[in-house]
Amino acid sequence: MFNLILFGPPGSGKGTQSEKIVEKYNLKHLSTGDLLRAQIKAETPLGLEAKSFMDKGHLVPDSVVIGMISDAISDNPDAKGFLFDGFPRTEEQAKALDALLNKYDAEVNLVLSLVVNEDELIARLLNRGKSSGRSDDSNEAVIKDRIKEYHAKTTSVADYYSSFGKVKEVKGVGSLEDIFAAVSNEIDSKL
Ligand code: B4P
Repeated sequence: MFNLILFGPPGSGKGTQSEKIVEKYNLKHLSTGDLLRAQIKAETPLGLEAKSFMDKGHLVPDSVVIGMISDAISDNPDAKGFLFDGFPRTEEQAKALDALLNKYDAEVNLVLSLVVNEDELIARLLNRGKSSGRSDDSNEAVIKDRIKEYHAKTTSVADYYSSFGKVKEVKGVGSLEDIFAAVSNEIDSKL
């Protein structure tokens, strides 16, 4: 099993590059953002709880997202590997993921960290907000709160995996194709 984490701040291109990666490498795509938005759309109790955090640009509680990922992994027993997109976002989530994969004799094989400057992140998300209908993309103050949350709670995830030598940085500014070529090179070197 090959398990990849696509890591980076909001708007760094995780969702965008994930689509290309799962197609080329036949991994099961697990995006906690997409899973949460599906719950919101279905108006489930979990979705209603998550929405109150997401609308403010805050992270959803660890227990909620860890439970969702645990279910998604066990629902896909035949997957040849997973691409985790937007998860883990806290050190607690990272440790929970390691424990979950351990049950399947598997581990996180690579963490690819997309590097993008803050002005570019804000511009991209505001631009997406014009058409995405996502309330967390249309307000600059909320976008800045998301970036603040990233620095406060999520960058430690990269430090955690760096201590195991699993993190590779990829420049996330440029054409989608050039970024995907750099991402593919890193994946190929681990396969
Ligand atoms: P996510 O759905 O993960 O949202 P994101 O970080 O904004 O998305 P992403 O980074 O994938 O977007 P992309 O750059 O591809 O999370 C949303 C919210 O859900 C979080 O704020 C949080 O509240 C909650 N949540 C999710 N996971 C959680 C967890 N594990 N724990 C707790 N809470 C969690 O796209 C951005 C834009 O950039 C697009 O318009 C795209 O077209 C553009 N773009 C991409 N690459 C580009 C390039 N190279 N050049 C120009 N534009 C580019």
